Amino acid sequence: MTDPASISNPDGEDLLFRLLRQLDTAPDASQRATAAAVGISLGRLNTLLRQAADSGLIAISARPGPDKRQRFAYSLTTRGAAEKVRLTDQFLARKLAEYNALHAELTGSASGLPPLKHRTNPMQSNLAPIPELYVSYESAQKLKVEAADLVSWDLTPRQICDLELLMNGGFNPLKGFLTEADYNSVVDTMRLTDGSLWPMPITLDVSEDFASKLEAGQDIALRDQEGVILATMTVTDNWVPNKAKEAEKVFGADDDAHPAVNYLHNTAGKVYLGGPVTGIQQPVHYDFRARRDTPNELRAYFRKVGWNKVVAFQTRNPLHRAHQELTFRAAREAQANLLIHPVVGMTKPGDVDHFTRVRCYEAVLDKYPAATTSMSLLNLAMRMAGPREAVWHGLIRKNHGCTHFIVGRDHAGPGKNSAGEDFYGPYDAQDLFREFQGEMGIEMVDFKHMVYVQERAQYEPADEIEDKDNVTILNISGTELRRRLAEGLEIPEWFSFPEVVAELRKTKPPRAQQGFTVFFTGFSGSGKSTIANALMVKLMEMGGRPVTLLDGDIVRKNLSSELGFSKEHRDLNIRRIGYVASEITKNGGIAICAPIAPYATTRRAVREDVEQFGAFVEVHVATSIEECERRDRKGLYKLAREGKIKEFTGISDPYDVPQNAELVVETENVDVDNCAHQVLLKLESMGLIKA
Ligand code: PPS
Repeated sequence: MTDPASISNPDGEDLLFRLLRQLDTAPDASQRATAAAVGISLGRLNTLLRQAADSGLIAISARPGPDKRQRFAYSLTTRGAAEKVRLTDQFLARKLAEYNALHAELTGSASGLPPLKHRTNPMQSNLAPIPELYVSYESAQKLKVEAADLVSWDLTPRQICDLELLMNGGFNPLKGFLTEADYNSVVDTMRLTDGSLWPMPITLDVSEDFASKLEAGQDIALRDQEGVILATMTVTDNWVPNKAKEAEKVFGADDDAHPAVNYLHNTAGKVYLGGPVTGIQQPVHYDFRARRDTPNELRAYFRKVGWNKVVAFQTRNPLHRAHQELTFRAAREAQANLLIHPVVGMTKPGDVDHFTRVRCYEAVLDKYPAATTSMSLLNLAMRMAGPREAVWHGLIRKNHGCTHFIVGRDHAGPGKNSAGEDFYGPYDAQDLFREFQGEMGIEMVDFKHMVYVQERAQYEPADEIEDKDNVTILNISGTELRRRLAEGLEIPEWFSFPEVVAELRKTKPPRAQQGFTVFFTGFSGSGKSTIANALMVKLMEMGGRPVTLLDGDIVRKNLSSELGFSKEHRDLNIRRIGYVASEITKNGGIAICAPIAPYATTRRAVREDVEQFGAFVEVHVATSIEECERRDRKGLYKLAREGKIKEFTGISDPYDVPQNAELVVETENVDVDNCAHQVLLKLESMGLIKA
């Protein structure tokens, strides 16, 4: 194998860059044409081709046909494509340095680029193209075929978001998922090993099983959830991270109440893989396609409309009047155009879904001056990491061509920790951003909390109101807004726009019109099915919503007919019931479930599935095991005692008594009708049915 050093000296790298670029863009050209394009002799070209092939950067294959001068075909390998991306980057960096030096010479400024505020050159660095990790269309087609032989990793939804921003330059300067050394450096110091500022670990987490099958330096294919290839990656690093340390350093506490820490411990794989990525194609989005832009598309747009200064507004919430005022003020303060840049990848669990939000944004967009405001959707997976996240968001917006970034109160805050306290101080994010903005190349426009001053009928930053004791200050918190929506209460005009409220009400009708799930749990023979049946009939009598009963016995005859009673099978059975119930709830119906559901963790998982779409009402039918055994309606307890039925709940298999059920019903001295009525009263008190 050729020593790569022979082509990796600066001149050699330059030549290699030109060769790879040429083979990538004109793979079918004759050798003579390739040599001419690269600017070298035929002999030199042949040597170079051989060296590149020996280094695994290009593949040489025989080409059929009469022309002897075109006996061989040359194509970039996965590694060659990655090398081309790296060298392109290097080339661009050198050109930018040359440009800076020239600019300095012409303007007499010794320090390269002048400060951001005074820069008026039409090709400002925020408007120049940014490096991407994609290969050309032709190479992508070849790589797709080659990748059929590679081991594949099916990306999780979060990894797809990360990969998209890696490939399109949104995460520039990253060239792939972090290596172990970069990961440790980012966790400890918020910097890559080369010193560049980067606050967030972007890692490819995988299962131990998958990681154990890989060798160092192996190329793998990265595919979306339908199996479409998006990229290849050369796995240079494969390690088990210290997740507790990552949680402490990056998110401020190893506390599962933080959504990203919860994800880290309970969803992410145990092993991280690192290495350079070669982009083949963007993930496909079928929703709001015209509203999505890559960093280079936004930069090109800003160039076209002549926007030299752009202030970005990051959001994961619908826009209300306070946000509008804040963005107007920010644009005025920075004397910049405004980019509303909402996140539509993954936000905080429980947030308003992005479909609803985008309809809300579109509804208010015409309240902004069209000539100076634009909106684009960002497929980012947020981590809710407060201060670090603000710096990360700033770098991402710089990559998207923005010069200013709005950081408000509690930027990307994750809510309360398990002790009920805020994870970060309200202005920690602003403080950290301020510390680094000099080297970030994007300026912060900071805002304090905006509140409504009734007497002046306008929004003002809370800390700027000098006469606060003599005026009426109004504010509606997120929790209060959710309560008003859930109960169908008035949302005042001073708070939001009627169009936005109408959209929110469509998605979140009052609770009495939403779907919900009633989940009975208890021993076999406790009376679950009987009460569930009575409840179903009463709800059908009331009308308004379709009702479905998922009784334990019935489910086992249909949906779960192949399952037994091992822990694994019981979990599968309950998760299936949970899935069906969550679909019913999502579509506005009422699901009544009545399985034994003996394990607390599985019940919690079902609760989480359902609560994405509506209320989950857990009812513990607390008939004692002694009473169930005394009743023994099906004769199963007798068989269980005789050992003829194994793993029988309450006899030879455990039952975790619910600790936080919405309702506990006793059946021993109460009739069925009364039990069902207790459930109805509970539903009424939760606002799920009208009195
Ligand atoms: S589970 O644990 O939730 O999956 O059980 P479930 O699907 O609700 O059980 C349905 C009925 O199966 C009968 N049965 C058993 N129950 C418990 N343990 C064992 N080993 C077992 N074998 C059969 C039992 O009668 C359940 O019906 P219900 O309606 O609860 O009496």
